[in-house]
Amino acid sequence: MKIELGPLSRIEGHLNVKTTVTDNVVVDAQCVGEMFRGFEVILRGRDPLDAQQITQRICGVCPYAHAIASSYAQEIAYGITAPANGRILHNLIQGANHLFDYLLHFYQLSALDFVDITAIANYKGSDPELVQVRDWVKAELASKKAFPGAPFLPRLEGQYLKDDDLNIGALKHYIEAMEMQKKANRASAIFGGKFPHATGIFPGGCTQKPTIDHISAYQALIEEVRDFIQQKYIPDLLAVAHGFPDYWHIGQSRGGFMSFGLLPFTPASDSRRLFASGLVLDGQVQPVDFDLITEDIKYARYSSASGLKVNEGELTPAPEKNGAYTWIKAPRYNGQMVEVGPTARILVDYLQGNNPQVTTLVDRFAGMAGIRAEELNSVLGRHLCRAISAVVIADFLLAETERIDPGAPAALELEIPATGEGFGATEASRGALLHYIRLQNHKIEKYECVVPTTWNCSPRDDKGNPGAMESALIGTKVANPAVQIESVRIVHSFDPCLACAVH
Ligand code: NFE
Repeated sequence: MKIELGPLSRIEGHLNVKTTVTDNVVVDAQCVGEMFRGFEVILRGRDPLDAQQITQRICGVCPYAHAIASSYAQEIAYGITAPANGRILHNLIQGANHLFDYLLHFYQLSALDFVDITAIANYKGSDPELVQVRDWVKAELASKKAFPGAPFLPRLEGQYLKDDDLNIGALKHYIEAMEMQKKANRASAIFGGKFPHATGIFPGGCTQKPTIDHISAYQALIEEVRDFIQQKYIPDLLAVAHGFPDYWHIGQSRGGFMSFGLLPFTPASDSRRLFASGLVLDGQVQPVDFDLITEDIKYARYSSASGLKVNEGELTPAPEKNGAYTWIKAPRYNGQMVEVGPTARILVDYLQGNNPQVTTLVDRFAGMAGIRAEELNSVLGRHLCRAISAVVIADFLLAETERIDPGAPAALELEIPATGEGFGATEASRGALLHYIRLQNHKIEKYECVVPTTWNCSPRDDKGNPGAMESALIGTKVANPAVQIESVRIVHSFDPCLACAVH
């Protein structure tokens, strides 16, 4: 039986997933990116300083990660290093964006896969926001349609949390989380200029000069967000995990893991980072070599050569290509499929024991859930690793504000050389993000982005091996093949962003 899950909702962009189900087991899955974009073509021949602005338009959710990756790549191409303040402001802007994104993903994009929204119909209290939602949900239940402005119903058939107090409490936090996202975005905008697409992030620093007022405003906002993460997000996630323990074993991808590292400690963009860079294969962590990354396109709608390295990358669209089923390329590391994202980020640190806070948090939460670190490769594992990332990042950002020197410069005067090239790598919220720039005559000759969701939603490679999400779906038992709430929970756990994947 062939079932298409698309159009998938509660994700970013246009994703379809085609499944084949036999005897209530998903035996095949194809991730389909449905829209061509072409940012790398747009960038050719332009002023290099357009790059960190234009690549931010790839996405409205993780724009700063693109600006940061682009800035790192340009810093290497120009042979410059940001001043200490510049790097700290980069970190403050990017880190706050991670906090926004994790809250958005857990509450708005995933929680209602588990939390029973219909429980609110029994709400007898007087909280005006909950009363409003109760009335919307009752109207939706009566009409069996989504009510304008309230995208709660209809929903997929399946088991949801049974405890009304938990369900209603999580719903209250769903509403509060939007306020917290606003605060995280305000914090980024203090130094970046605005959200979503920051005007202030540049190679070599940030155009905003940090003042004591800026710093204390940023601290106040991030402290509120950190408290929400610790007091509400973590307990809500643990309640979901307690209600759905099977999901520690559902949705395992069948390859390696890779992180590029996040939040450098010192100005050099290749400095040691709060989250380390690394590749996990067979439980062992190795260094990452960008030269081993290639992109296959046998099943993607492009006619350029397959298996090219990032610095050779091409983008020639071929919408009618025979056998192709997606606009997403298939990146591979030394020919291997890897998953990127929160589980990769946490595993790289946990397996090396190089971040005591990560070790403590993984051990504590894994102990509470009765799981081993290997089970972080699962639906719940991805959710937990996002939450651990949020705790660690929030603490780091507050410490980082203390390191700003308000009198010192935060940016460099830039002179664009005629030639040069550079890789810029960071962790976007959804995982490993790589930009490559090459200059000729002071202009961009080549620009390539290899993006987290391109890895996770990749199609088969040239050898026929599936991408991370495809592999996580294959083998899944589904109670109702026509609905597949299990598969949708797996897809949501990756937090796919198709705007990024097909950039
Ligand atoms: Ni459009 Fe993005 C993140 C990047 S995912 S959200 O996080 O880069 O491919």
